[in-house]
Amino acid sequence: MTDRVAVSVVMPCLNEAATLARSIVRAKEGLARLGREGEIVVADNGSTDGSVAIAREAGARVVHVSPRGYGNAYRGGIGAARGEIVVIGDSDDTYDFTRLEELVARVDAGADLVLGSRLLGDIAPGAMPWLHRYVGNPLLSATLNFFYRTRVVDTHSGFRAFRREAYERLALRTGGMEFASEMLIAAARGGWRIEEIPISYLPREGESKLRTFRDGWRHLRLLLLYSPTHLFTAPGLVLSILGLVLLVALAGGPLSIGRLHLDYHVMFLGAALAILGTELSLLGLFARSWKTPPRWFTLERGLVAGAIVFVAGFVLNLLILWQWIASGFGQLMEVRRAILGLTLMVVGAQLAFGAFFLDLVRSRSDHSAAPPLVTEDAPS
Ligand SMILES: Nc1nc2c(ncn2[C@@H]2O[C@H](COP(=O)(O)OP(=O)(O)OP(=O)(O)O)[C@@H](O)[C@H]2O)c(=O)[nH]1
Ligand SMILES: [Mg+2]
Repeated sequence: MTDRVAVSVVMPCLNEAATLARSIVRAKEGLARLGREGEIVVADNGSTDGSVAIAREAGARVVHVSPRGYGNAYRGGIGAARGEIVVIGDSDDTYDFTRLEELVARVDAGADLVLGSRLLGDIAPGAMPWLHRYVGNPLLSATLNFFYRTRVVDTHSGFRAFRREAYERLALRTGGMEFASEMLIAAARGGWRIEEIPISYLPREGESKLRTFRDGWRHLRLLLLYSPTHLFTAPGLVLSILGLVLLVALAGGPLSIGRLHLDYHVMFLGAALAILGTELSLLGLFARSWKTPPRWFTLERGLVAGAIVFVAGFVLNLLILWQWIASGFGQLMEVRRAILGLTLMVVGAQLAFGAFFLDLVRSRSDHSAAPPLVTEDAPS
C-alpha cells in the first residue's frame, strides 16, 4: 500500500473488546477535529475476544503482527502505517484520542517526539496503581533521564506523536513493554527534540496486560544494557580507584582515624574492590568498543600498561621472597606487601589479557574493516 495519508493513529490491541470501539471512535473524532486525511491502524497479535471484528466494524485497518508483544505490535503497526505523522496510544480507552491534535500541533511546530504526560496532567482515581504512580514510573523515569540525559517526566506514557520517516531511522528492536523506553533512548541519542504536554489518563476496563515486576524489570534491564557507561565503566572506575587507595594507604601499616582502626580486613576489601573494579572497567570498554572503539587504544599500549602494573606487584613479592631467603627461610609475616603485590599482579594480568580481548572485539567491529585505499599510477 503506497497511498500516503497525513496522520496514522496506531493502536496495539490484545483482547480489548470492551474498549476498542470507544478508542477508535475517539481517534476518529480526533482526526476529524484535526481536519486532515487519516487512518486508524489496529495492530493485533492474537486477540481471542473478537477485538479484530470490532476494529474492522469500527472502521479501523487491522494488521496482524507476530510474534506477540507490545513492542512487536507497535513495530509492526507503525511499519504498516501510511501516515506522514504517526500518533500512537493504547486501545483500552485510557488516553483521550479526541485531543490528538494537541500532539500533532507540536510535531508541526518542529518537535520530533511529543509525549502526552500523565504525570504533568491528571490521573483519574483508579487509573494508575499507587506502586506505578509513586514508585515504578518515577524511579524508572529518573534512571532513564540520568543515564540518557533526557528530561522527560512520564517516560512510560503510551500517547505519543512523531514523524514516520524519522521513526524508521531509530531502528527500534525490542518486543515488549520496554519498547516505550527504547524509543525515548533512541530519540535522545538521535538528538531529537522531545516535548511533553499534559494529558488526562482514565481508568481502563478489561484486563491489564502490564505485569508490574516482569515489565518493570524489562525496562530496567534495557536502561542498563544500553548504557555500558553506567552499568560497567562508572562503577568500575570508582571501585578500582577506591580499592587502590585503600591498598596503598594501608600498605605501610594500620591507620587510625579517631576511634576507627583500619587494618588487614580493609586491605582485603581494597584488594577485592580493585580486582572487581578492573573487571567492570574492562567490560565497559569491551561493550563500547563494539560500536565505537576508543581511538587511544592499541594492543601494545594495553600490554605495556598491564606489564607495568604486573611487574610492580611482582617486584613487591620478590622483595618479600628476598627477605625470606635472607632470614634463612624463617617465619614470614609480610601480609601487607603481599596483598598489595598480589593484587597488582592480578590487575596487571587482567589489563594485559583484557587488551588482547579488546583488540579482538575491535577487529570484529565494522570500523576496522575499511579496505585500503588504492590509487592507479598516472604517468605524466
Ligand atoms: N497486539 C498487542 N497489544 C498489546 C500487547 N500487550 C499489550 N498490548 C496493548 O498495548 C496497550 C497497553 O497495554 P496495557 O495493558 O493497557 O498496559 P498499560 O497501559 O501500561 O497498563 P494499564 O494502566 O493497566 O492499562 C493496550 O492497548 C494493550 O491492548 C501484546 O502483546 N500485543
Ligand atoms: Mg493501558
